[in-house]
Amino acid sequence: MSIETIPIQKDIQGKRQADAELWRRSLMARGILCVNIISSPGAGKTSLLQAMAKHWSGRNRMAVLVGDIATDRDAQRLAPWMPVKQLTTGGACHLELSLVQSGWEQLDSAGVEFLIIENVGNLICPASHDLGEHLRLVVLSVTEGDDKPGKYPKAFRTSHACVINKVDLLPYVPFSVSAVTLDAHRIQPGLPVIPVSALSGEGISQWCDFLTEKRQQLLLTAEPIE
Ligand SMILES: Nc1nc2c(ncn2[C@@H]2O[C@H](COP(=O)(O)OP(=O)(O)OP(=O)(O)O)[C@@H](O)[C@H]2O)c(=O)[nH]1
Ligand SMILES: [Mg+2]
Repeated sequence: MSIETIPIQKDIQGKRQADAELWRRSLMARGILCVNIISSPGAGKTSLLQAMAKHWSGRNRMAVLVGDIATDRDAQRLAPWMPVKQLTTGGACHLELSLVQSGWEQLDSAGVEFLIIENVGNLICPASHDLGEHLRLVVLSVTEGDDKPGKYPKAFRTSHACVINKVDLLPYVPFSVSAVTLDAHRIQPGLPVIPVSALSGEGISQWCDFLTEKRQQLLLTAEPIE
């Protein structure tokens, strides 16, 4: 049997990157900071969004696209607080830009300042997909262990900030915030690490101030955040 090679002549990865860049710039032009939150399942992404909504209590307008492989449970939790659209992947372990963009078209986006994407819970695949965000946040909770940055380096190398959640549980679990910070800084020196508890509210104002500052920076420089 002879093998025929068919040249596709398309740089698929390059096209994806260009689409993400275009989307990033169009959001920036509208004054919207887009944040892509990645974490393992249950680290507290949805709880963090609820805590942010409580803290801001309408002062900053955010909208959320929330990804899961099935159910709209997270969207139901967030709906009392903000415009939200559930994106179900039907099994895929990460969100794709095209799904994000179709979700955005169905959102009430009037006056939105922060578009937050809660990615599907896992620390591997979402780290490899640019959703046109300005800021990627990796959330790690103290119940997962403090060895995770070294084991999932891409998630920590490609993120602009790391939130350590569930610090209210620190007295009960073996987890060192300084060890995890050191490990994260081995992968990405200077990565901002912000300890919080979405449950008690500890650290939430620091995280919200960090985001507000990043949006101001984006508006002033009109450049993607380094
Ligand atoms: N003690 C404590 N529990 C928390 C905290 N944040 C979240 N939880 C709990 O952790 C569990 C998972 O939280 P979620 O917010 O659903 O986590 P998630 O990352 O959105 O989960 P997936 O969307 O399934 O990946 C829930 O039972 C929360 O109540 C926290 O700061 N402290
Ligand atoms: Mg969630």
